[in-house]
Amino acid sequence: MSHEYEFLTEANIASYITAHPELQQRIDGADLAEIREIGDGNLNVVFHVRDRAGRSLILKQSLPYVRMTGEGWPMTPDRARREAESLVAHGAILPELVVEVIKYDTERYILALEDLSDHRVWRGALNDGEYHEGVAAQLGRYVAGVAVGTSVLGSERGEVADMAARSQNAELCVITEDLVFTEPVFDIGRNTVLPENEADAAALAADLSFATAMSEAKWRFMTHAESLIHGDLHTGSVMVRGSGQRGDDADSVKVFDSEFAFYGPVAFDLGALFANYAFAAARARALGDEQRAAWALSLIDQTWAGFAEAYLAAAESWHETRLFDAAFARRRVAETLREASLFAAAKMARRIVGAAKVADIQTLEPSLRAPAARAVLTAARALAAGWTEVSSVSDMRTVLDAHLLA
Ligand code: SR1
Ligand code: MG
Repeated sequence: MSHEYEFLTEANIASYITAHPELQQRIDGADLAEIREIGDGNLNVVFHVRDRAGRSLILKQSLPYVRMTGEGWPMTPDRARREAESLVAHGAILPELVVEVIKYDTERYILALEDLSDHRVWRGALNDGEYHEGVAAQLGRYVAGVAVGTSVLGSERGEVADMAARSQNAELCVITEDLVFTEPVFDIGRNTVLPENEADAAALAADLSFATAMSEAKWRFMTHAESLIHGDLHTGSVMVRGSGQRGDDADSVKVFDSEFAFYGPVAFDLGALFANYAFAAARARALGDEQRAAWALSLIDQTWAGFAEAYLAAAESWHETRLFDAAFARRRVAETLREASLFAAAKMARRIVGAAKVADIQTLEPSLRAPAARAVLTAARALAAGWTEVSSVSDMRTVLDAHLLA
């Protein structure tokens, strides 16, 4: 099939770089040493490019379809612009926590990014048993910074309206609406589980209280245009650097891959992180490491504390402190925690039964995977059943600990 723009290939990357001065300044396209396709996500192609002087960058291109499935699932390549613009907006607020955008090519949907190959993807590090302490708290601070800085709490009313208009991202939101909220309950043929988990998936789909919770989650996702959220903040959207040894803080944390960004509920990003900590805990438990499972779940407390502290601190001096006063900020924090529990439940279930899964669980051998998947599903159902009652992070931990720790 022919497409309206040229795809990046190993053969044309050198000339692409030399033709763009912003890129040629960062790396010599005429003297390249290595080009590697490193994309491991569901949507795009990603090249790591290095020249003979050792300088490097990343070129990420959106295809007009979903890479995971191929051309049968068309998808707007303009998602790369959402990613570029959201990375720039988030980077203006928290430059130390967001990957640098070098250039965005609107014609070929190519994003040039700083090379973070001295970092590793956090999911991979977690799956290898590494620690990188402090990352979870930094991510809480990131979510709070974005929550305030891109909303009417931290920016001019008119700027927020313009940004919200530019950040409409319906096609990618529909992916989330379908895969995260609807399909775990109403399978349209994309769900898969191990035979040992078929009864668990059926019980999830038959759970009326889970379906009710998902209706609330989907409604909030579609209508609560609070801030320019990341939209897909799982542990595969975070790079970390450091020894990874227990007790050693990561020395760098960078968020990337925000093509799902749109004006949505702040709690969605927190729920995504919480769900991914639950996967890390389920994996550790399946591998017999109870201590690590408890550590993985403690990341929930750390992200939450990082978020709440930064959010309440920002409330002291944000734009409007008359009605949006300290009591208002505390109410927002309380509601955000409840909603984060709800979204975490959705995210946990979708990665077990739905179309796009996570390596934390998938790389377990089937005899370990089935009970781990079952534990995540029962935890998701319990969280969904009680999300309206969550009034502290320990309420949420009580539910998760009961299902994911021995
Ligand atoms: C078709 S895209 C599948 C999933 O990959 C992304 O990471 C999002 O989570 C999306 O739901
Ligand atoms: Mg992604």
